[in-house]
Amino acid sequence: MKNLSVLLSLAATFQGALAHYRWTSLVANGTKTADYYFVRQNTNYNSPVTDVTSNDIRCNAGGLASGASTNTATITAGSTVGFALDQSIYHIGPIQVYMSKAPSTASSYDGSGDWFKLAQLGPSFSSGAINWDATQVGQYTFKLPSSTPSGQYLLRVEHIAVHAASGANGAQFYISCANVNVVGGGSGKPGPTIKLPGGYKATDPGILFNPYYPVPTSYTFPGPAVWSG
Ligand SMILES: *[C@@H]1O[C@H](CO)[C@@H](O)[C@H](O)[C@H]1NC(C)=O
Ligand SMILES: [Cu+2]
Repeated sequence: MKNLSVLLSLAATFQGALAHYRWTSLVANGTKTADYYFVRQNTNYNSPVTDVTSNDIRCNAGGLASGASTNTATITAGSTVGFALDQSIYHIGPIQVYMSKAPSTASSYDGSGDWFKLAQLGPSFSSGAINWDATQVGQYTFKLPSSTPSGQYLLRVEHIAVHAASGANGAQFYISCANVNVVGGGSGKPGPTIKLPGGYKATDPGILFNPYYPVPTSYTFPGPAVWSG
């Protein structure tokens, strides 16, 4: 009995290591939408991006080419939106969500414009311990500010796995982008913005980061501050 449960937990760990979590679907109107219906399909299966200077840091490998074959979701400014994963996050690290306005349609947009940050979920700290609040999350949602200007955008989510981030290019970026059309928006001025690539450096304190020792007492999110509307 005991041996069996050890075996099963070993098997689960091994399977987990083989099959990384992926952000497969958009969550809107309180509903998890179909896998890769509004989310751009990637070509690296479940592997992370590790080079922050690559165009893959925008929408994952293959995520620029698959825009045209991906549907565009209508989402309402002021509503709750987000992304769901095929399995819960099991590495330690933060979640961040960005958006970038398309010059024309979301499906034809390559993400080369300005990106602003909408949400982030990092660790919390309590009596000498670091608690990775994003670990075990299966779905991450946030409120899209009601002043977000209407129009078509790329909505991008990432989990930055930092378990091996104390070495150069050790941070792993699990990324997906959705094509969205924001309706009912306002006249907000989203910012500050970054370019992707460009806005992240391999040496940013939240990217080149030792999560173990000495036990961190703070975490510096890479990228700009969150735009809250
Ligand atoms: C959300 O609801 C609105 C209003 O009914 C609808 O227009 C829109 O298509 C829905 N979006 C998604 C992604 O289901
Ligand atoms: Cu892994």
